[in-house]
Amino acid sequence: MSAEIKKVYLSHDFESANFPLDEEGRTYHVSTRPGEVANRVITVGDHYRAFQIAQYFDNVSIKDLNIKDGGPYKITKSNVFIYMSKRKFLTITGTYKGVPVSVVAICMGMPMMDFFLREVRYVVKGPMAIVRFGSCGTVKDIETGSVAVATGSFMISRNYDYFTGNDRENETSPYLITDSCSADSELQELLYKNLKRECDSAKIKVVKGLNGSADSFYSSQGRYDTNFVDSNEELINDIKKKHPDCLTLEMETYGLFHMAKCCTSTYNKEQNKAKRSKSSKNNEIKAGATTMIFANRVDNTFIASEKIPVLQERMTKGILDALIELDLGDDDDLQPLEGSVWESMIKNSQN
Ligand code: R1P
Repeated sequence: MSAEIKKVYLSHDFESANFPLDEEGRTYHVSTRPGEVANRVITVGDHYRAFQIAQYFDNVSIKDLNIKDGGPYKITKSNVFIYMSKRKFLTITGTYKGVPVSVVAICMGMPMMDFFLREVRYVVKGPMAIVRFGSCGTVKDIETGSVAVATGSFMISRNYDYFTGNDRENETSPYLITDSCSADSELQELLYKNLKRECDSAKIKVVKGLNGSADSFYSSQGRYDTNFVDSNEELINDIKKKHPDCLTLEMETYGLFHMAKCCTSTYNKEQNKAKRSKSSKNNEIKAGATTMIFANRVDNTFIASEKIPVLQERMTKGILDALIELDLGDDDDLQPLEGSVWESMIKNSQN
């Protein structure tokens, strides 16, 4: 075990059971501290996608990202910062066209989105823009390899009591479907505009619509699995009845949109304008999401793997351009340059 890995594994004692932080100020799961995560973030499920996106950061090449180690590890270079936590949250921070940006890979599902959002919000000063860049299935007849921009998202959860109660089957539904929660409208428009620009020339279709996030890849997305009782034969129809404009299904976007709304300032702004204060305004999270359509649930087809690299490449450029185009207000209200991992990157580029 290298000295650096030993340090990550062994030296971390945590203070506070409520919100554990180690002696360096790193959070318990994502394991980053102030100055390591930018105000503008792309979040993805898979590590490979995160490394692929980071190749578009300023002065970063595939060589910088050719890491064989499974982690945990920390790499601080003059052009890129990389931290893989013990729990496999991967944070890569650099600059894009001179603006600090991070990509964070969180693996899959709602709990991971919750860890990520709370811990990243904790270590970043000022308003944030967070875009989820994921993969999904579509319930409309749209060809795989197309791009979806989420206008909003709702949640589909397995109703656990339905499956365990004796007499409940006649009284309750096997799945719970929430109302929808909207994306940040400005970010959504910027994503659509920039993705259209990047994708049109490659003949990749870009569509906008409502997303449903499910608590399972299988049962709560209406997939059949004869090894389990899932009672989901009517689920896709029920989803379409409640949300006729539902376009895509995946597993994290609702968590992002919902928590962004509940992030102190946004919640106050929407619930009670009178309560809004200057300090809470600085905590705002502007949330957006875009997905590659991997699965067509209408004709039961899955994307050809050779389509994925070009799709990811075009989308990465569009998402990064949208992220830096979004106005997050005065630089003085953002995470300070001094002491950040991007301080040397920006100073080097100015010399
Ligand atoms: C399931 O295969 C995973 O893929 C989708 C789902 O939301 C889920 O996380 O997104 P990612 O490709 O971002 O992981």
